[in-house]
Amino acid sequence: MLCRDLSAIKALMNAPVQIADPAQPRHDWRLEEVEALFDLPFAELVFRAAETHRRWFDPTEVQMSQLLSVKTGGCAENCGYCSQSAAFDTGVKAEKLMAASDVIAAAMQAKAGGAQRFCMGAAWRDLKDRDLPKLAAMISGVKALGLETCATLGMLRPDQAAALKDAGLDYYNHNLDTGPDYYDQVVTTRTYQDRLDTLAAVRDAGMSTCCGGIVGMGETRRDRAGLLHQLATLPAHPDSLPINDLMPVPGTPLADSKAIDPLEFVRMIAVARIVCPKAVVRLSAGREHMSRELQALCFLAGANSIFVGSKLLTTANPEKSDDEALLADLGMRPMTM
Ligand code: SAM
Ligand code: DTB
Ligand code: SF4
Repeated sequence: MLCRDLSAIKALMNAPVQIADPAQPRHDWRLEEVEALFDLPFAELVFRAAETHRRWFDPTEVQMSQLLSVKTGGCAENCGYCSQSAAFDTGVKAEKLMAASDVIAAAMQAKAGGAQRFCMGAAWRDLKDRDLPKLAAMISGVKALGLETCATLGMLRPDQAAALKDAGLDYYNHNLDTGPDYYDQVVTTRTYQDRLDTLAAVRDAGMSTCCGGIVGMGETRRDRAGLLHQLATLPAHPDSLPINDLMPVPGTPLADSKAIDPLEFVRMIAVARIVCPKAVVRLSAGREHMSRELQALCFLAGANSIFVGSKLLTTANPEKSDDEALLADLGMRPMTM
């Protein structure tokens, strides 16, 4: 019996799964290969991810970003997970775009708290040209503090992406959220292709891309593999790859989604690390409800970035003191930039 189990494991380990050539990340992943990675025995998958992690990064280093919602609520999209959509009654009130000076003051505090990158989020379907001057002022002001700048403002046209780059924007966050087959179960007011078009505009403007998704929305493992397959076959892999665990928000259609099994979450991180080996993989939303042990497993599986600060955009994140203690206990330190 034992022999048969062992030979089954060996057969799986010899499955047609190629690890990215250490000299050259691959862009030709097939969906079946990505699924086969998910199907590996857990220890083998985490080992391969940890090995890949070490080829490109110092595994004791973690990149730290801090978020600020610079324009909250009242969004015209109907993303089923989001507290900020005007379509759902979540208790989040619509606010105006913040003043640049207030955003810069918040960025100064984030820097003092140890953040390396400051990410400005707006609950917009797309960017309106009238808001560009104010955004340019906040981006250049944050950059002048010596922070990396990131923004997530919805869909962009190529000329708008170029204007943001000119203002000093380093990264643009625009997530594909889930696999293409599950996408219209989550949002119907925009298409997968809309997201891909904005990502192309961001790349063409010469900005770095931050692109990932959410798990725990009722999707299947194949959908999760589908998301990572999309990311791994983009013309350029994302520079930052956030994996969010759904923060269930009362009032949204996905509020009662069944939580993802924690080991499956670790598999998601590990496969992301293997298929996009040079990306900074962010253990993103959802850390609030993760144990220290689960977070440690995620770091072991190749995650090397977190959001710091007690708030994400509208939901909670672990306290600074808890994160400091966790990183100290794991012997981890801020990434050298
Ligand atoms: N409106 C812009 C957009 O959608 O691209 C930017 C802001 S949006 C809040 C940024 C990302 O946060 C989403 O793409 C989604 O992946 C993630 N997100 C939003 N709500 C979430 C939730 N409740 N749990 C986990 N991730 C969430
Ligand atoms: C990303 O992938 N996760 C961040 C950032 N990009 C903008 C946002 C997480 C939001 C979690 C829900 C909230 O706080 O509203
Ligand atoms: Fe709007 Fe972004 Fe929320 Fe979707 S995720 S409803 S686009 S703020």
